[in-house]
Amino acid sequence: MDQADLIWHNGELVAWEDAKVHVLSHGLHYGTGVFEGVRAYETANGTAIFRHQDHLARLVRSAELYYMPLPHTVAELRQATHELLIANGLRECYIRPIAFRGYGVMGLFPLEAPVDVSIAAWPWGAYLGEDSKEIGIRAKVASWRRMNGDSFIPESKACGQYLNSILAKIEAHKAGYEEAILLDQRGFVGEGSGENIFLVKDGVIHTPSLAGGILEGITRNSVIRIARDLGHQVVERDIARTELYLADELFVTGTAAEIAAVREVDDHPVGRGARGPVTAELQRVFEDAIRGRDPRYADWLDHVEVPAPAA
Ligand code: PPE
Repeated sequence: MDQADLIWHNGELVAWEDAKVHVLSHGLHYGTGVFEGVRAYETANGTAIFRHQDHLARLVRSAELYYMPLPHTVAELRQATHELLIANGLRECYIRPIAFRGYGVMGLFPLEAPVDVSIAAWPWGAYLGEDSKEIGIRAKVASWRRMNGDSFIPESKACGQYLNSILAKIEAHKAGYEEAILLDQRGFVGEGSGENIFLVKDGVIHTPSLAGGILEGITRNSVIRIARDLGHQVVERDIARTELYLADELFVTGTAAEIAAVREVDDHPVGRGARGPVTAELQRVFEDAIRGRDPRYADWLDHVEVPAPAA
């Protein structure tokens, strides 16, 4: 991975290589942590963190669902992130806040363990590969089902829960695909290992509803808003696996992946086997939104004055 100079850890900026935790940290043993993935982009008015407040609000919700009170307010975390970007001179980056149960308690009852919070940021390019936006990726429906609300909390972006995504991702990768699509416990389409999923059929956009136990993606929410603003009909509903094969267009959305076209699923070409026009249109307007070029979405941007690098 790419690196930066400093990481914010429990209220202080520390050198990247010194941002370490004890091997007996609770979160390492039991996955007791929650995290976010956020991106900052260069715009004509400087750096802007995309939907920063929404990401921090989700971090707080994710933590609350696992009975983990955060030792910092959203305002403090926002300020810390601004300081981090400025201190690192990062004008465009991926941002990873994480809150986890730290060192001091072993065993499954975590409520006496400290809660540590770190925020790291570094340059992170195309998550699903350079071709994922214009050409599209090949995806495979995983044999692993998306964990559901009977056993976990799919709405929480919790560290340990990602073992589910990781099994699906490894399976897809070993079979030669770029991404896994997980069905929910009922066999309906859930989401990608780290993205939400959309399909286009006969000009209408469809995406799994939140009731199916998926992560409520912030990119998903942005794409729904943009699509409706463009006059598209967006339907949130249960989607059968076969509908993926018969779709005119498929794409996945996430902070890391942004909007990536899916050109093939389970070896069926999607539509003509290339990125479709609705996907391209949504990508274009999304790009305008994150770059501050579309005034309709100006309130999605949290601006930070990151000084230009010294010549
Ligand atoms: N579903 C899952 C399971 C998921 O992890 C993500 C984000 C999404 C949907 C999309 O959510 P949003 O980013 O709010 O649009 N995945 C993050 C982690 C990726 C990683 O490999 O780590 C991300 O995109 O940052």
